Amino acid sequence: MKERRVALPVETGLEGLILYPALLDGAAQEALLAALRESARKAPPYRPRMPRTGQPWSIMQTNFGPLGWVSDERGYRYEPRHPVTGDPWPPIPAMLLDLWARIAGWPAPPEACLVNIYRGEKAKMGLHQDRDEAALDAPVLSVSLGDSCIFRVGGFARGDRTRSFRLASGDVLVLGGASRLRFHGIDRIIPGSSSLIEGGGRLNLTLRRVTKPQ
Ligand code: MD3
Ligand code: FE
Repeated sequence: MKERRVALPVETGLEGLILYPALLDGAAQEALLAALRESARKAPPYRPRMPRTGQPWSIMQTNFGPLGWVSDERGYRYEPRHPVTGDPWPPIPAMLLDLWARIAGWPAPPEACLVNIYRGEKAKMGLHQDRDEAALDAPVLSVSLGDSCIFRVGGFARGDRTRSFRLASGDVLVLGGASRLRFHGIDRIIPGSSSLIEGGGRLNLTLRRVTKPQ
């Protein structure tokens, strides 16, 4: 996939949290969106539910790769199959594997690509940590597409001071090192901030290594 050749990482002031603004240009965003739509035909988005209560989330999700992250009454976990269709998740699109190889700085490929789908004014994601992966020393790589959002990142305890950043379409974040276990979330989407997705909305892709490489 084509990207701007020199992606200037932005100094976030948080060790291990690297932001590449507009790493994907418009053509790359369109190509990635087309690849995601194709894969999502085999893994239709579904609405996750909260552990224990079963309360539906405000966003929809799906996954690509050998493992997918799921949330329902039984808890959070990685599963090799789609919870609704029972089929294996489709492969992670090649352009995302290439992106990981170029900028994740990690020797093994990702095993999961979680797709978060934000639509409407109420779609958000509360402050949380990502710690369901055995390979916690591997970074998480995040790609934003469509409408911009307000991304909030805190410290290592829920009550720690937080900062917020705006994430726009084509932005890529690498969350590694000390920042891998920071609390983070999405406060809200900014409607009308991108024309990439017809009817508006935001997609976030997170590439994750789940198991420790041998
Ligand atoms: C900081 N997704 O899927 S991506 C998630 O935009 C998630 O949909 C958000 O948080 C979204 O778990 C934020 C940026 C991100 C991802 C993983 C992180 C930030 C992170 C892990 C550690 C610290
Ligand atoms: Fe997260």
